[in-house]
Amino acid sequence: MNLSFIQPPQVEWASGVLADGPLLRKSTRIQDLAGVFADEPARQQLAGERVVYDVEMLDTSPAEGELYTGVTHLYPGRVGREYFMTRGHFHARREQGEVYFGLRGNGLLLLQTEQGEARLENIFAGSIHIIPGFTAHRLINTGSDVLSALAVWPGVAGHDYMALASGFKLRLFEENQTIQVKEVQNG
Ligand code: PAN
Ligand code: ZN
Repeated sequence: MNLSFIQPPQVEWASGVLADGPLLRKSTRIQDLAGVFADEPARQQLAGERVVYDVEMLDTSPAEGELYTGVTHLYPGRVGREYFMTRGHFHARREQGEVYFGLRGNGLLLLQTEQGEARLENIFAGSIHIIPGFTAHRLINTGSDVLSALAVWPGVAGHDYMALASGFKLRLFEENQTIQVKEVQNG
């Protein structure tokens, strides 16, 4: 039999660069993140075009039972003293979970339940993060390199950005070269 072997898409583990697949790309910039950081005047002083994070994902089926695969590249930087972070979300289908794999850089994965309980996991090359259903998630880059993480999530999960539009319970700031966690009362 003369079967040909299918060439699958690839991820370069060290950089998180995806190749050989139909890809979708989205850049999120300072101008897209109004109200996300604690210091809104500081955000307005930064160049609106500056990219905070890029997401690259395989353009695969969103049908029930199928999985999406994507890489987030979260750049180092701060708005005021607050570290660059993703917008963060619950899944629209709350019961749907996700797995994140740290590829490069250093940072934190902020998780928050619907009851408002928040926790932080260290993320680094090789770390594995099981995000259960009913749990909002946000990446925070506390390092000086790009933080890249691979994610796999159900095509039906969807994103609900509104539920935590007023913010998560914890915020991460740089103070005197150390990472400070602050609890927000209305988060
Ligand atoms: C990730 C995120 C990605 C960008 O692919 O969508 O890190 O973060 P925001 O969607 O919060 O802007 C994921 O969690 N997908 O479900
Ligand atoms: Zn998600």
